[in-house]
Amino acid sequence: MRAAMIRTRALVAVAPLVLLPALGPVADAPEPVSISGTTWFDANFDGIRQDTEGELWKLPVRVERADSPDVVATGETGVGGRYEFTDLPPGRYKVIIRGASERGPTRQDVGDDRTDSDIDQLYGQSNALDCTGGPCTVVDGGFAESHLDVGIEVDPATVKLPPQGRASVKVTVTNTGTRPWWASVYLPPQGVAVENPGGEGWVCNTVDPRRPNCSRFGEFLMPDETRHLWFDVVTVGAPSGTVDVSVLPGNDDNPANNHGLVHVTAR
Ligand SMILES: [Ca+2]
Ligand SMILES: [Ca+2]
Repeated sequence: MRAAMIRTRALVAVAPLVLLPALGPVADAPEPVSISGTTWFDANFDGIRQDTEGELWKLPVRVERADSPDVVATGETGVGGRYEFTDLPPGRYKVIIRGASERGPTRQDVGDDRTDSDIDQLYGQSNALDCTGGPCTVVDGGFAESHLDVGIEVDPATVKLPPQGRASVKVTVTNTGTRPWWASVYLPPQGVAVENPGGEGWVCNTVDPRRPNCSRFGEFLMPDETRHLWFDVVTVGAPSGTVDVSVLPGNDDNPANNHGLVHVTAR
Protein backbone atom coordinates (compact mmCIF):
# COMPACT_ATOMS: atom_id res chain seq x y z
CA MET A 1 0.00 0.00 0.00
CA ARG A 2 1.28 3.40 -0.84
CA ALA A 3 2.27 5.31 2.26
CA ALA A 4 0.59 8.59 3.04
CA MET A 5 2.38 11.74 2.02
CA ILE A 6 3.97 13.91 4.69
CA ARG A 7 3.98 17.58 3.94
CA THR A 8 6.75 19.70 5.35
CA ARG A 9 5.88 23.32 5.57
CA ALA A 10 8.38 25.68 4.03
CA LEU A 11 9.81 28.27 6.43
CA VAL A 12 10.03 31.00 3.87
CA ALA A 13 7.35 33.51 3.14
CA VAL A 14 5.88 33.66 -0.34
CA ALA A 15 7.35 36.53 -2.31
CA PRO A 16 5.14 39.65 -2.42
CA LEU A 17 3.26 40.52 -5.56
CA VAL A 18 5.09 42.65 -8.08
CA LEU A 19 3.11 45.80 -8.81
CA LEU A 20 3.12 47.11 -12.35
CA PRO A 21 2.40 50.72 -13.44
CA ALA A 22 -1.10 51.78 -12.48
CA LEU A 23 -2.50 51.90 -16.01
CA GLY A 24 -0.91 48.73 -17.33
CA PRO A 25 -2.14 45.14 -17.06
CA VAL A 26 -1.60 43.47 -13.69
CA ALA A 27 0.68 40.44 -13.86
CA ASP A 28 -0.36 37.18 -12.24
CA ALA A 29 1.40 36.36 -9.01
CA PRO A 30 4.11 33.76 -9.62
CA GLU A 31 2.89 30.26 -8.92
CA PRO A 32 4.56 28.79 -5.87
CA VAL A 33 6.58 25.64 -6.50
CA SER A 34 7.13 22.49 -4.54
CA ILE A 35 10.05 20.10 -4.14
CA SER A 36 9.61 16.55 -2.96
CA GLY A 37 11.40 13.23 -2.84
CA THR A 38 12.00 9.97 -1.05
CA THR A 39 14.91 8.63 0.97
CA TRP A 40 15.82 4.95 0.99
CA PHE A 41 18.48 2.48 2.05
CA ASP A 42 20.66 1.22 -0.80
CA ALA A 43 21.58 -2.15 0.66
CA ASN A 44 23.68 -3.27 -2.32
CA PHE A 45 25.25 0.15 -3.04
CA ASP A 46 24.35 0.06 -6.73
CA GLY A 47 22.71 3.49 -6.68
CA ILE A 48 19.34 2.02 -7.66
CA ARG A 49 16.35 1.41 -5.42
CA GLN A 50 15.20 -2.18 -5.76
CA ASP A 51 11.81 -3.31 -4.45
CA THR A 52 13.48 -4.95 -1.45
CA GLU A 53 15.19 -1.73 -0.31
CA GLY A 54 13.20 0.13 2.30
CA GLU A 55 12.62 3.77 3.05
CA LEU A 56 14.54 5.86 5.61
CA TRP A 57 12.63 8.04 8.06
CA LYS A 58 13.61 11.13 10.01
CA LEU A 59 16.48 12.24 7.82
CA PRO A 60 17.02 16.01 7.94
CA VAL A 61 16.32 17.74 4.63
CA ARG A 62 16.87 21.36 3.75
CA VAL A 63 16.43 23.55 0.70
CA GLU A 64 18.97 26.26 -0.08
CA ARG A 65 19.28 28.81 -2.82
CA ALA A 66 21.30 27.28 -5.65
CA ASP A 67 23.85 30.06 -5.69
CA SER A 68 24.17 30.82 -1.98
CA PRO A 69 23.99 29.00 1.36
CA ASP A 70 20.71 30.75 2.25
CA VAL A 71 18.37 28.16 3.74
CA VAL A 72 14.79 28.63 2.57
CA ALA A 73 13.16 25.55 4.10
CA THR A 74 13.96 22.70 6.49
CA GLY A 75 12.23 19.49 7.44
CA GLU A 76 12.72 15.76 7.67
CA THR A 77 11.55 12.65 5.91
CA GLY A 78 8.43 10.93 7.20
CA VAL A 79 6.22 7.99 6.37
CA GLY A 80 7.49 6.15 3.32
CA GLY A 81 10.73 8.15 3.49
CA ARG A 82 8.80 11.01 1.90
CA TYR A 83 9.35 14.74 2.24
CA GLU A 84 7.75 17.66 0.48
CA PHE A 85 8.25 21.40 0.61
CA THR A 86 5.37 23.46 -0.74
CA ASP A 87 4.69 27.14 -1.37
CA LEU A 88 8.25 28.01 -2.29
CA PRO A 89 8.67 31.09 -4.46
CA PRO A 90 9.93 30.22 -7.95
CA GLY A 91 13.71 30.17 -8.03
CA ARG A 92 16.82 28.07 -8.34
CA TYR A 93 17.40 25.73 -5.43
CA LYS A 94 19.41 22.80 -4.18
CA VAL A 95 18.37 20.10 -1.73
CA ILE A 96 20.67 18.72 0.97
CA ILE A 97 19.77 15.47 2.73
CA ARG A 98 21.74 14.23 5.73
CA GLY A 99 22.24 10.57 6.57
CA ALA A 100 23.24 9.10 9.90
CA SER A 101 26.96 8.77 10.68
CA GLU A 102 26.94 5.08 9.81
CA ARG A 103 25.35 5.76 6.42
CA GLY A 104 26.38 8.05 3.64
CA PRO A 105 24.89 8.99 0.27
CA THR A 106 25.06 6.29 -2.35
CA ARG A 107 26.11 6.70 -5.99
CA GLN A 108 24.47 9.66 -7.72
CA ASP A 109 22.44 9.65 -10.95
CA VAL A 110 23.43 6.19 -12.10
CA GLY A 111 20.40 5.46 -14.26
CA ASP A 112 16.62 5.77 -14.32
CA ASP A 113 15.70 8.97 -12.51
CA ARG A 114 12.64 7.26 -10.99
CA THR A 115 14.78 4.76 -9.09
CA ASP A 116 18.21 6.33 -8.65
CA SER A 117 19.62 8.82 -6.14
CA ASP A 118 19.95 12.52 -6.93
CA ILE A 119 22.37 13.74 -4.26
CA ASP A 120 26.16 13.68 -4.37
CA GLN A 121 28.28 11.35 -2.28
CA LEU A 122 30.37 14.03 -0.63
CA TYR A 123 27.75 16.37 0.82
CA GLY A 124 24.36 14.78 0.15
CA GLN A 125 23.59 17.75 -2.09
CA SER A 126 21.56 17.80 -5.30
CA ASN A 127 22.48 19.54 -8.49
CA ALA A 128 20.97 23.01 -8.96
CA LEU A 129 17.22 22.79 -9.55
CA ASP A 130 15.53 25.21 -11.90
CA CYS A 131 12.17 25.81 -10.20
CA THR A 132 11.38 29.05 -11.96
CA GLY A 133 8.56 27.75 -14.09
CA GLY A 134 6.21 25.48 -12.19
CA PRO A 135 6.63 22.21 -10.30
CA CYS A 136 10.20 21.28 -9.62
CA THR A 137 12.18 18.10 -9.97
CA VAL A 138 11.83 15.25 -7.51
CA VAL A 139 15.04 14.83 -5.47
CA ASP A 140 15.49 11.33 -4.07
CA GLY A 141 18.25 10.36 -1.66
CA GLY A 142 19.72 6.86 -1.41
CA PHE A 143 22.00 6.01 1.50
CA ALA A 144 24.38 3.08 1.87
CA GLU A 145 26.21 1.50 4.77
CA SER A 146 29.41 3.42 5.43
CA HIS A 147 32.40 1.27 4.49
CA LEU A 148 35.90 2.66 4.06
CA ASP A 149 38.35 0.49 2.16
CA VAL A 150 41.31 1.88 0.27
CA GLY A 151 43.81 -0.54 -1.26
CA ILE A 152 47.38 -0.37 -2.57
CA GLU A 153 49.11 -2.40 -5.28
CA VAL A 154 52.72 -1.97 -6.39
CA ASP A 155 54.24 -3.01 -9.69
CA PRO A 156 56.81 -4.48 -9.72
CA ALA A 157 56.82 -5.91 -6.20
CA THR A 158 60.40 -7.17 -6.66
CA VAL A 159 63.16 -5.11 -8.25
CA LYS A 160 66.70 -6.29 -9.04
CA LEU A 161 69.21 -3.47 -9.30
CA PRO A 162 72.95 -3.03 -9.64
CA PRO A 163 74.74 -0.62 -7.27
CA GLN A 164 73.59 2.93 -8.02
CA GLY A 165 70.74 1.42 -10.03
CA ARG A 166 67.32 2.98 -10.53
CA ALA A 167 63.90 1.57 -11.43
CA SER A 168 60.40 2.99 -11.72
CA VAL A 169 57.62 1.59 -9.53
CA LYS A 170 53.93 2.08 -10.27
CA VAL A 171 51.51 2.38 -7.35
CA THR A 172 47.79 1.76 -7.87
CA VAL A 173 45.50 3.30 -5.23
CA THR A 174 41.86 2.20 -5.39
CA ASN A 175 38.85 3.12 -3.30
CA THR A 176 36.76 -0.06 -3.06
CA GLY A 177 34.59 1.19 -0.21
CA THR A 178 31.40 3.26 -0.17
CA ARG A 179 32.87 6.46 1.24
CA PRO A 180 35.02 9.15 -0.41
CA TRP A 181 38.54 9.24 0.99
CA TRP A 182 40.86 12.17 1.53
CA ALA A 183 43.92 10.48 0.12
CA SER A 184 47.49 10.26 1.42
CA VAL A 185 50.10 7.66 0.51
CA TYR A 186 53.36 7.06 2.37
CA LEU A 187 56.54 5.73 0.74
CA PRO A 188 59.05 5.08 3.55
CA PRO A 189 62.23 3.44 2.17
CA GLN A 190 64.64 1.18 4.04
CA GLY A 191 68.14 0.64 2.64
CA VAL A 192 67.18 2.37 -0.63
CA ALA A 193 65.99 5.83 -1.64
CA VAL A 194 62.72 7.06 -3.11
CA GLU A 195 62.96 9.82 -5.70
CA ASN A 196 60.64 11.69 -8.07
CA PRO A 197 57.28 10.53 -6.70
CA GLY A 198 54.18 11.93 -8.41
CA GLY A 199 51.59 11.60 -11.18
CA GLU A 200 47.81 11.79 -11.70
CA GLY A 201 47.22 14.72 -9.40
CA TRP A 202 49.36 13.56 -6.47
CA VAL A 203 51.34 16.27 -4.72
CA CYS A 204 54.40 14.71 -3.09
CA ASN A 205 56.66 15.79 -0.29
CA THR A 206 60.23 14.47 -0.15
CA VAL A 207 61.67 16.96 2.33
CA ASP A 208 62.23 14.11 4.80
CA PRO A 209 63.86 11.35 2.68
CA ARG A 210 62.90 8.79 5.34
CA ARG A 211 59.23 9.52 4.93
CA PRO A 212 58.23 10.68 1.45
CA ASN A 213 54.47 11.05 1.13
CA CYS A 214 51.90 12.08 -1.46
CA SER A 215 48.44 13.61 -1.08
CA ARG A 216 45.64 14.83 -3.31
CA PHE A 217 44.93 18.24 -1.86
CA GLY A 218 41.39 19.37 -2.38
CA GLU A 219 40.31 16.22 -4.16
CA PHE A 220 38.75 13.09 -2.73
CA LEU A 221 39.29 9.61 -4.06
CA MET A 222 35.71 8.55 -4.75
CA PRO A 223 34.31 5.00 -4.46
CA ASP A 224 35.46 2.88 -7.42
CA GLU A 225 38.04 5.49 -8.35
CA THR A 226 41.63 4.46 -9.04
CA ARG A 227 44.64 6.76 -9.17
CA HIS A 228 48.21 5.85 -9.98
CA LEU A 229 51.43 7.38 -8.88
CA TRP A 230 55.01 6.53 -9.74
CA PHE A 231 58.34 6.83 -8.00
CA ASP A 232 61.93 5.85 -8.65
CA VAL A 233 63.57 3.43 -6.29
CA VAL A 234 67.34 3.97 -6.15
CA THR A 235 70.03 1.82 -4.55
CA VAL A 236 72.26 3.95 -2.36
CA GLY A 237 74.95 1.56 -1.11
CA ALA A 238 73.13 -1.26 0.62
CA PRO A 239 72.66 -4.32 -1.61
CA SER A 240 68.98 -4.57 -0.85
CA GLY A 241 66.09 -2.77 0.75
CA THR A 242 62.34 -2.18 0.76
CA VAL A 243 59.76 0.51 0.23
CA ASP A 244 56.62 -0.05 2.30
CA VAL A 245 54.01 1.84 0.27
CA SER A 246 50.98 2.39 2.47
CA VAL A 247 47.73 4.24 2.90
CA LEU A 248 46.69 5.09 6.42
CA PRO A 249 43.07 6.18 6.23
CA GLY A 250 41.40 6.40 9.60
CA ASN A 251 38.89 3.64 10.28
CA ASP A 252 39.75 1.62 7.17
CA ASP A 253 37.47 -1.42 7.42
CA ASN A 254 39.92 -3.64 5.52
CA PRO A 255 43.48 -2.81 6.57
CA ALA A 256 44.81 -6.02 4.95
CA ASN A 257 45.25 -4.24 1.60
CA ASN A 258 46.68 -1.00 2.97
CA HIS A 259 50.30 -1.92 2.20
CA GLY A 260 52.28 -2.76 -0.93
CA LEU A 261 55.86 -3.83 -0.23
CA VAL A 262 58.55 -3.29 -2.88
CA HIS A 263 61.55 -5.59 -2.39
CA VAL A 264 64.83 -4.37 -3.87
CA THR A 265 67.56 -6.98 -4.31
CA ALA A 266 71.09 -6.79 -5.72
CA ARG A 267 71.69 -7.90 -9.29
CA1 LIG B 1 20.19 -0.86 -4.65
CA1 LIG C 1 41.94 -1.04 3.00
